[in-house]
Amino acid sequence: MSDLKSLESETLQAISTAGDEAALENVRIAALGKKGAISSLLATLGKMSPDERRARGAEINQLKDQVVEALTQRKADLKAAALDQRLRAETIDVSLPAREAPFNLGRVHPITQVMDELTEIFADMGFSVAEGPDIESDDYNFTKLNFPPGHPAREMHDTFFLQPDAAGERKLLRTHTSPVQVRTMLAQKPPIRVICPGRTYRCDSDQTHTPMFHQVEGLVIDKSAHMGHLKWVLEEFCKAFFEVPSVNMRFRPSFFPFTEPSMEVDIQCRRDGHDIRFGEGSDWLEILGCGMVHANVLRNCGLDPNEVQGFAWGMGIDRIAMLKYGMTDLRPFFEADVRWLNHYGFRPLDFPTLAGGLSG
Ligand code: 2U9
Repeated sequence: MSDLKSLESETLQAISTAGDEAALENVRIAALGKKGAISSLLATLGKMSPDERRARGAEINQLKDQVVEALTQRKADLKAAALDQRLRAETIDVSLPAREAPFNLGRVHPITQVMDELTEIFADMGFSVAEGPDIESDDYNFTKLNFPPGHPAREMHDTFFLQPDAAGERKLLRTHTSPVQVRTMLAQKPPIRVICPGRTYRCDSDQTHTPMFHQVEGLVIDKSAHMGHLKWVLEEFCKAFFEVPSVNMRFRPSFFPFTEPSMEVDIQCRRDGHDIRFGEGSDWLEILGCGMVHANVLRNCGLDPNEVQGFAWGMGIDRIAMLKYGMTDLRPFFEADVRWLNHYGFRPLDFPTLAGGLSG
């Protein structure tokens, strides 16, 4: 057998018997590496006469191509075999119960739980969720929302202002999530249906107020969105959120710069010590504010009040969480006390769903 023929059969034999990718790589190096057998043969071509080089070169290169092809094929076969073996070995039983620890030791904070619950309820009604920055401009937080220049909410003692920036602009911590709706109206064309949950900030601190709290606001803008729709949305929300078949709600006239007319909404309940039942009883509890979006606000956000109209509402998440889950003090919400969290928190994999139950 010629030297090339025996090299060919030895190399192809070694390739076909290489048991894994590492063994195959050793075969490749022995044949095609810098000092490999085929590379060494190719290096001898330089010293040959042109005729001899042409004939011998063609033979060696043919051998090289054959070896490269065999290596590629074997590599693919080994990869497929390794994957096949892994898939056979790695069977999982998806019907096994989830392991208890360690994730199950953690608890979902009631505020996160309530945010998930209300997102689920409003998503079912066709609302999407919009978010925005906590640090806002005076324009988006107040001016576009029709707050007149001397309005008390603009005062230093109600709002956290940041130091003016290089351009002299005085940013602030948003006092409500309404700037998110402003941003939504500036960015999207009606029809708009959004809820905006998030953190809000006011200089206020006592047993029922914390400087940082949570709100969810909602906005609907359409050609003919009206108060009947607003009442329906809020009623459906209250029934679903408090998990009762019916609710009675009372709409009282109120005033907000950004809505006209404006209303505060009470829900009928029975209070029994710390226990509250909704949909019955003779007590009334204020839970939210709402109204038709003021024409000035529509105009300030690039919409024509002769073309579109809408309604909005806002409520405190911390407050509705306390009402639903029977907490009497707001301060532990922000104390990160594991004992409180173990008591009031929710299991991490019990996601609230309308079909499966909101609160487990
Ligand atoms: C736009 C237009 C209108 C949002 C609204 C309320 C009424 C309201 C309070 C409830 C308790 C805040 O947490 S709270 O103190 N909110 O009563 N919020 S209507 O109206 C908007 C928002 C944005 C562009």
